Amino acid sequence: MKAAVLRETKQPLTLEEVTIDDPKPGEVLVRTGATGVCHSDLHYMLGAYPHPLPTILGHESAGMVEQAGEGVTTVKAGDRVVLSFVPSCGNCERCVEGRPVLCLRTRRGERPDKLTQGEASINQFAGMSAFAEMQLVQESACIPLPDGVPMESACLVGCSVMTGFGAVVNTAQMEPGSTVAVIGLGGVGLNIVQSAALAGASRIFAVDIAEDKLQAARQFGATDTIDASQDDPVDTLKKATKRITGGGVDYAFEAIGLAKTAEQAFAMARRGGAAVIVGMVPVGERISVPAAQFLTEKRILGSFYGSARQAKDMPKLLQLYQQDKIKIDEMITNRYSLDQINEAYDDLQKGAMLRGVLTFEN
Ligand code: CND
Ligand code: ZN
Ligand code: ZN
Repeated sequence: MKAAVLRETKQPLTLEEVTIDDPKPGEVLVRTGATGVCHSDLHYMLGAYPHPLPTILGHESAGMVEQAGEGVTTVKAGDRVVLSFVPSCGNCERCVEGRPVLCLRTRRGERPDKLTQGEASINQFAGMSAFAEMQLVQESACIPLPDGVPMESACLVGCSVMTGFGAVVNTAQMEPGSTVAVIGLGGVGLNIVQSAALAGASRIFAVDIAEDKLQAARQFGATDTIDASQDDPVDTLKKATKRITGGGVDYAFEAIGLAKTAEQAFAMARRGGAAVIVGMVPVGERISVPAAQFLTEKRILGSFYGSARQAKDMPKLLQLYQQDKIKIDEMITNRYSLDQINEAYDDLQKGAMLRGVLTFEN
């Protein structure tokens, strides 16, 4: 099969022939239908997050089951599925307490013969490696996809839609009527905006440095926009909320992955409010906050994959999409083939998309 391989950080991905193994018990071989162009993969390409190389990135994906391994009961060949990048065991302490994204056994038991080139092994990424024509995943990573949902829309449920919705509903557990700020309006940030609107936020302040992203945020439910290239986002937000909350919002979400904007999120939270850090701040970096503000009961919440309970949340999100309660198609502004993947990531870095999708011919 063809795959885009990361051999060296800060270098273009190379399109190569790779051998994918047959599914072992509990595994599922999936033919990729579509894979999203998420910023997280870029962090790995640039080395901001380390991963053993060579690897095949890609973690926002949907496809069709080609072959189900022995013992697999929930999907069969021909089923269409959204893929979760955090397979979970269902039995460990974290899974049982309802936090499968923290599964204690999820990354265990990976086998080096899944993806190979002759004798050489290629490291699988996020239990999937979705920049490839086929993927070998755990059964628990497969979420059945209802008829009528196109692959390109479904794939986004596998990361940005779930991450954004879950950050609001699961991590923050936002109450209707809350005030919200969202810093960074890419695929993830726009999903935070639309989920906060759906969950009944009274004010949603959308912050970005790009005018087109601010405009898009209004279409996804933002009530106010702040252009951080023009105005100081913290001061502007505090002034705008002075009369409502005394200054600051109930929940300030960071969706870029910068220490500076994570600190801004903390500064934007009102007394007793929370900063929710969704963006991936590079490994090794630290954030600094005025510690005396903990006496105001301000909180910082980490959010991974929207604290997803994927088997519960993803079918719900697909239903909301089918009922036109969340927008996914409107988010897809750029489409590419797998061959154009480097161009896709150049465009993401330039900010030239809301969300891009790689589509595969099947
Ligand atoms: P994308 O690159 O599409 O969006 C980032 C946005 O931030 C763009 O609209 C930029 O214009 C904007 N921006 C950049 N600098 C600033 C600034 N200083 N102030 C305001 N806005 C700015 O990224 P994405 O939406 O694909 O991903 C966003 C982050 O979320 C990224 O770090 C990604 O790795 C992370 C993420 C986390 C998780 C999770 O589980 N926590 C899941 N998926 C993605
Ligand atoms: Zn992602
Ligand atoms: Zn588990």
